[in-house]
Amino acid sequence: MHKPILIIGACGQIGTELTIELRNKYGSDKVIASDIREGSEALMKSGPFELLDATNYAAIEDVVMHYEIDEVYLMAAMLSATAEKFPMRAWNLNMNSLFNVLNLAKDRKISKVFWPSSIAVFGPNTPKENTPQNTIMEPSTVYGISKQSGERWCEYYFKKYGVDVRSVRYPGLISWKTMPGGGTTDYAVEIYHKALEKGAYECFLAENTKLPMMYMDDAIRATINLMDSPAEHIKVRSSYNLGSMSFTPKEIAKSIQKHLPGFQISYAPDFRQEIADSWPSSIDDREAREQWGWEPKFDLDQTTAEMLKNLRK
Ligand code: AKB
Repeated sequence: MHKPILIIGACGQIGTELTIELRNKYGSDKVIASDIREGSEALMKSGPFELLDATNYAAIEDVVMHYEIDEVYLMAAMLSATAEKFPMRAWNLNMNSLFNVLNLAKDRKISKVFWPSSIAVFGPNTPKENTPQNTIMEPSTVYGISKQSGERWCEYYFKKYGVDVRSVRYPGLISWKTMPGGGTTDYAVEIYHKALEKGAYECFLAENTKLPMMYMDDAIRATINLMDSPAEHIKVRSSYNLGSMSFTPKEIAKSIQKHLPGFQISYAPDFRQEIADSWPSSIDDREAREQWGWEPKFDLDQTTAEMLKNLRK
């Protein structure tokens, strides 16, 4: 029987699907969802929920003790576009929440931690194509700086205190159940909604901006596989590169036009263009593949088919 799991930030884009998948796998009462606000009806009905502020150590500790939590997935974060507007709030949320969870693990109150990093750890001086696991990073966004610092702290807590912390660098994630919020890759979700609602979409990135992306089912499978892998297989304790597909706004529009021939895309790049331009176009994820068997299943056209089918419902 699996020991209880706590998801912090369970109502966000990743947290919602992760919570439901972990509940299917381990049983509803074994997975405690928590967030600063309530989530979708489907999530709220699927099992126990606690209102919880990820920056409040004492409140997290109370929940951990009450439910005898063994593993924590820390999904609360401020994403790239919003973080540029509120740099200090982003830094405080992204770093303090991580320290809270790492310190609980250091004091042996929990035994395993998942913390998401991002392709945002890379910067304008990083090789753009097939970006290696270890390379120049120098992130130029507040969000990227917080994620890179977080990676350093994760590795430090593993090496110094033996904390079993695991992480992946998520690319842009595409899902139909919960909207993303405040990211630079959000266009790749909005576009499907607008294609069905209006038959047209004005994209905030330029037509040839190629970014790494992933369908949510693949991201959830990667996350759970990494957490289930034997500790000795996990050689990277900062965060793993995780690749799947890469495409531009023009290419996703073409994929949508195969289902909706009249769909129109136009382009009005805003401040998010500079963020996107600083990120890789594609990712070398050899280490994740070799060490814990990562393999993506969804390409762009399969993602489009799934998105349109489910959003139509
Ligand atoms: C964002 O766009 O900020 C996120 C990310 C790539 O981490 N989706």
